[in-house]
Amino acid sequence: MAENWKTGTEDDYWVRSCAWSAPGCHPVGCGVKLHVVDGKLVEVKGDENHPITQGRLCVRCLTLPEYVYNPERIVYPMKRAFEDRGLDRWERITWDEAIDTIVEKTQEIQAKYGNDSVIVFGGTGREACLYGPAISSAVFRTPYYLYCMSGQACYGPRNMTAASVFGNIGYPEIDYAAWSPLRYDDPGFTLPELIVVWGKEPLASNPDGLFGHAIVDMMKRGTKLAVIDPRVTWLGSRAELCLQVRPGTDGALAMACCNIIISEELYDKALVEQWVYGFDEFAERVKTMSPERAAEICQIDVEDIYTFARLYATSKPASIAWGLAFDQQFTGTQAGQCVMDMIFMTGNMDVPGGNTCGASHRGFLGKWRVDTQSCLQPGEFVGRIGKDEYPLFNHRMFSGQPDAFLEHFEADEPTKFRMAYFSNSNPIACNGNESERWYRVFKERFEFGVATDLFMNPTIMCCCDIFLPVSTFAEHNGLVQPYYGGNMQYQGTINKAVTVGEAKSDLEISLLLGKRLNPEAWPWETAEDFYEEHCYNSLGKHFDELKEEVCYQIPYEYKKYERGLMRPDGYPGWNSSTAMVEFRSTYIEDYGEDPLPYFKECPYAPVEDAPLHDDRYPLSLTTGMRKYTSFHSEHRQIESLREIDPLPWATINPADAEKYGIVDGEWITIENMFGKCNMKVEVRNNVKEGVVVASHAWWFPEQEGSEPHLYGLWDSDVNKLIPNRLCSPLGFGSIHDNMCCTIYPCKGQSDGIEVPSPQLEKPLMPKHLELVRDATNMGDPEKIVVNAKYYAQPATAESQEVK
Ligand SMILES: Nc1nc2c(c(=O)[nH]1)N[C@H]1C(S)=C(S)[C@@H](COP(=O)(O)OP(=O)(O)OC[C@H]3O[C@@H](n4cnc5c(=O)[nH]c(N)nc54)[C@H](O)[C@@H]3O)O[C@H]1N2
Ligand SMILES: Nc1nc2c(c(=O)[nH]1)N[C@H]1C(S)=C(S)[C@@H](COP(=O)(O)OP(=O)(O)OC[C@H]3O[C@@H](n4cnc5c(=O)[nH]c(N)nc54)[C@H](O)[C@@H]3O)O[C@H]1N2
Ligand code: SF4
Ligand SMILES: [Mo]
Repeated sequence: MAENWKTGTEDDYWVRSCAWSAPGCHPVGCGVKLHVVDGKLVEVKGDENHPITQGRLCVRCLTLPEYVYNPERIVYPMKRAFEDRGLDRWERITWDEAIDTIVEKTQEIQAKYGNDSVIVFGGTGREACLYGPAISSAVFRTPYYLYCMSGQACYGPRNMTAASVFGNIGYPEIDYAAWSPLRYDDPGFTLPELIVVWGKEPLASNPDGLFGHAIVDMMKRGTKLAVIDPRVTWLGSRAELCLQVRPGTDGALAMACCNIIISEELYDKALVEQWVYGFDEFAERVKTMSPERAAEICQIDVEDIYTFARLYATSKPASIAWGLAFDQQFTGTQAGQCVMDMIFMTGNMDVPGGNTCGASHRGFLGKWRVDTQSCLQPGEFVGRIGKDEYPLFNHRMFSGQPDAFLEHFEADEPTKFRMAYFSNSNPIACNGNESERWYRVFKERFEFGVATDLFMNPTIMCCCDIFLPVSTFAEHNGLVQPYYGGNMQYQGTINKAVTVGEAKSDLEISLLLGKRLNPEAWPWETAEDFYEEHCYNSLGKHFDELKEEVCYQIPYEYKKYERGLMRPDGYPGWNSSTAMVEFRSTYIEDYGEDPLPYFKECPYAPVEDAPLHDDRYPLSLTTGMRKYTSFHSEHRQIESLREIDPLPWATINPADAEKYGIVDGEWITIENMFGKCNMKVEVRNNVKEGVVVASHAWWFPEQEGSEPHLYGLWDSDVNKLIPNRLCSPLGFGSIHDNMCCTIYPCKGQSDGIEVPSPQLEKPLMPKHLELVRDATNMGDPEKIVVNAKYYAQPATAESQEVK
């Protein structure tokens, strides 16, 4: 064998591939070299010839053999009797029996209650997300695909925000010359003078298509940093400026920065004159946020705000990496609007070394994903649950609006949904806010549940009847698309290296089921046939050619809007309805939202003027900071990784430790009006005083799985403390970074000793809903003046987001 992607002998060879999932990760497609001896994966190394990652890997990829051959991994289909739900009583079956059972049950349930009685649950950014929406529409012919996280508070809100300013542009991200084989040395690229890392920790997270270490590469060449984060992160400690804001206050900071940039005339006037719609109104609005007021809200020095705004506006070029914190705070979408405006008015959008953006291209599957909607009844997609409250969400997203869904599930009348199919999602241990409520509906509502996964987990244990084993990226062929196809500057190939048990990829499973349940939509014999057709149609390349190239870079065009490359009609301008950059957004105005940015405290924020403020919970709670050692609820079974990060952790400032009588390394209870959980505390100077930084998605595969224990899930689940429905009036975003809490030493818990699970005593409908409605004017249907142009038609390949 001497292909570029595979070298060695039959019994001892190396495969060059791009990593994606499983195990979970986002689509950077890091270059891996997989060493296989006697049919077994023995070692993983970084691929030094991969143009993006150039040999670097996280510990999760380096320990892949431990994941692949983990004794807890499930590599055969399994079933469990309905009456054994919740109990660890699974038995191995054949693929034939598994598929026959699923087909029979689906047909029986759909004949009785309709096609839309089936619901497909998806999670974050894994390869399965490319196919998830199509699994719902093309396999089960149901319009219901759901990602349970309140306000789908991950990436979708940022994409909507970018679209509300520029029209659909994919995901705007820092330029790191990913498009060029010469990378930073390409004469068409300019090294940024400054990178702003805002509410993001890309070294550990490598989110959605950004290779985080590219920032380190550019720092080595002279790029300076500014970091905005309540923690001083590794990058923060090396930055020119590190603004330690109070969680949830980025909107105030961003408005104040725009205010300074405009009043000190640090923006590009000619550019604004030519391309911006609503600039004067925007300028008036941001004037309402003085830097002094923002400093008070954010609890930082006013001088730092001035320094930051001036530094960003005068550094050329400069880019902003905006992160998850924008999706997970109360007026985060408005903060994002300001950041998009800052980028454009300083001349940093779509220029070398600034922020890049995609045109209408949505990757090799964009068109197919939308075409699969023709498998549904006419009008079914746009008529989904949640459409009245959140029409923009319904229009933009493949998935349903989770907050509306949870209440639908809980309502007394017989539920619409009778069958669940879980695809890369573990809602009760990770993505469901007020997780006990999701737990209850899952337990009570489904006649039949199917899981596709690699390990048992609390959600599957609670409500599934069939388990289908999924293969890791080392075990199947596939494609990686950064930013899921929006703003894509390269495409990676996943090259199969080994076979393990009877595990199959998500696409292979979809083909098996699709061919039985809806054969017209699944004409391909194999996953490779499917890739061949879609690669050829989108890139004019054969799948085998792409396999051989391993990572195929796609040239990037700057200033696309000047040359008619942003709009489907080929005219110069942006893809918005005015063809301008909308500092006053007509897109969100059509759906009843304020077209200009504003800042509001989260109703539960621990400050006096927050409408639902409660003195008992004086600390800020921000959650979910990523670690190299896990991807959400995954990797808890991997011993080497648990050695590094063995237990749920929370970090607090020494001043708070003293105030609350807490000692580094002990267990604490974190509590608020919604619930409590226990974590091991780290007392660290790098966290802002008054802030509790808590980990998420902890469960303990080493503990008892059967109910009621569910692997100790309820002991350390921070999502019990985070309410639903705190999304924006448009249905986007949540408050994972923006809650309140108190802390106290946890009596009776030490490492490895279990405490009794907290009681599940939540009422089905939350009492806070009425309060929240009053406090936020959320989802007021009277205010929604829907533009028929958007609402009456299904979303297009360009408008729809997959994740
Ligand atoms: N290793 C690993 N990588 C992952 C994941 C994982 O679980 N593990 N998850 C993936 C997923 S789904 C996502 S969405 C991405 C997220 O990736 P990122 O966007 O990088 O988000 P986080 O890693 O959560 O980092 C957010 C940063 O914001 C800070 N922060 C917290 N609250 C606030 C606030 O109110 N304002 C500001 N300005 N900053 C705040 C935190 O301290 C943290 O440093 O990571 C992806 N990558
Ligand atoms: N408190 C708090 N909660 C959070 C967050 C936070 O910051 N704070 N972050 C939120 C965010 S941004 C997100 S995106 C969600 C993520 O939530 P999810 O995406 O639901 O993540 P997991 O809980 O890890 O569940 C994913 C499941 O998919 C399985 N899996 C892995 N790879 C594959 C694959 O290729 N195919 C299939 N079929 N299955 C696979 C895993 O084994 C796991 O059981 O969590 C959210 N939860
Ligand atoms: S980001 Fe890390 S874990 Fe994910 S594919 Fe790349 S090296 Fe592997
Ligand atoms: Mo996410």
